[in-house]
Amino acid sequence: MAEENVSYSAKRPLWQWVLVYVVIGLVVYGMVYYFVLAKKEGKNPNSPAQSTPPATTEESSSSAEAATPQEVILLTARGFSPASLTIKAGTKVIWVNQAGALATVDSNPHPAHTDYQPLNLGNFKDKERLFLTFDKPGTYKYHNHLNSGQTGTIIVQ
Ligand SMILES: [Cu+2]
Repeated sequence: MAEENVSYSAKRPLWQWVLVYVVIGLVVYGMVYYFVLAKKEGKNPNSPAQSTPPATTEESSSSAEAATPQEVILLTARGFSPASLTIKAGTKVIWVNQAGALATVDSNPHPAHTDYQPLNLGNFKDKERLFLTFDKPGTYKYHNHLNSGQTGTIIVQ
């Protein structure tokens, strides 16, 4: 009787320990799963830890962009503005389509586009943009292939 009592009472704590370990295991697993998922998806607004990696990524990319000088050329219905742009080598030129129609930036001459192949940037829709970094000094002429009266010149010093 006494031994049965001991073994009986010894079994209950064992069950309780097993239950405690299972609960702890589930909680730990749940936390690990939560943080791994939160890092992977990067969408959960409740996790403050994940806001650090995207912030550093943005910092590094924005500082890299800041190191590259940029110039913007607008394309409107009246053509490229400025039509002639003088820049230093290494400058990134961005063309913004505000013409209200599909357009292109392509190297002269029209229609062969053979002067400078990297300048054959092709189509861009209204509100879209194209860009090219000019590394070598020279004079680069281009045009809108869909409206070849719209022309421009990039002078790289
Ligand atoms: Cu053309």
